Amino acid sequence: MKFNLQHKDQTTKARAGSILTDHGEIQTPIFMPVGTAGSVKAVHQRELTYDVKAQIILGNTYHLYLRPALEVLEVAGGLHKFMGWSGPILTDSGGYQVFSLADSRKITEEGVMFQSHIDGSRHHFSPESVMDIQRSIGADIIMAFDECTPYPCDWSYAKTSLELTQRWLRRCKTRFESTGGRYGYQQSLFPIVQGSTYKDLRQDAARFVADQDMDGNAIGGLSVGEPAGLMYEMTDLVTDLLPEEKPRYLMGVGTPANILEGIALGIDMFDCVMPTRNARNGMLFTSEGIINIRNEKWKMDFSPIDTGFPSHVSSFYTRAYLRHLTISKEMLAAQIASIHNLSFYLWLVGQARAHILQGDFASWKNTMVEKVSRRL
Ligand code: PRF
Repeated sequence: MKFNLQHKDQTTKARAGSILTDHGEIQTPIFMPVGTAGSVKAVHQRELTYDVKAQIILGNTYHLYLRPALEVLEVAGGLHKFMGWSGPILTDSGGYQVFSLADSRKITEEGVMFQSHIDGSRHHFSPESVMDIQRSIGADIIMAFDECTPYPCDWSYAKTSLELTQRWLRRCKTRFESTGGRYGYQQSLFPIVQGSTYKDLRQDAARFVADQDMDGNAIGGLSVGEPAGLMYEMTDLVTDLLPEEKPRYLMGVGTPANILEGIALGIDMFDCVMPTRNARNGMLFTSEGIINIRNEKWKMDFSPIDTGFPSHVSSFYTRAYLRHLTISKEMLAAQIASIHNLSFYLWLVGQARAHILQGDFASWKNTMVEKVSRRL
């Protein structure tokens, strides 16, 4: 993997760049649609490419390991071939999903014991097994095994947890470096900065991660319920310490406004379930603000969903029609809303990139944050 830093903004820490993987190039800053179990929910692969214009998608180790399971993915020749997505893929390590989804998990030095949320069966993840699993899944970018601390979290727990995450990172790196990609292309391992909301821990974590000298770096443990101001403060602190010449990924973030602020703080990559999950609940992110499409207010509104950016579904279908589909629980509602929200997110990061290159990112960002946060 190669990261090319093309341009740095003059007044913020925003950057425009590109990541070259064996499955193609990613223009940064970028948003990665979440395809947890081998599918971006309600959006098929051709729409991901041509409507959403996704450049990289995310998969989850936890889900894919449980179902369809590795024997299927290995015979298929990896996740790209299994799902028919030939672009870049990133997989999260399971270090977050085990803590948020699995039942009765028990964490030790060795790793985590947990019960499947699907059938209650018992499993164990370790830094080594999670590297092996991500070799079998075959994503272009794979993540280190970490513990994401909850919020709030007292300092001493956060410190103990961070130290475990750091020992796990060493083990991930050793296993990663003693193995290779199974399918003939390169994979990159990104370490994750933890440290809860404590400046001293975050700084220690960022220096430790930077010292590993991997292809890119991630920031975890944020957007877990803390005030947005704290998330920005921690992000700001950490991006000052992470190497400039490597991509930075802020995990699980966030709203359109969170993403724009993250870009201003020097983040290059984002993922979040929000555009797809909220779409299925009738929440639409538009270039003019946020819409709850179930609202009576849209019953007779025959204007398009959003004409503020080029997107077929957003300008073809009306708000009244999408409201009807949503209230009637038609499957097409989830499809249209998901494609719309993802198209908007990808358009937004594309605009951010264009304004960074053009030199007016700061003023554009401030106007846009205000616009996209409005409730219509
Ligand atoms: N760690 C991992 N995945 C994550 C997170 C984390 O801290 C977060 C936190 N927002 C989202 N996804 N491995």
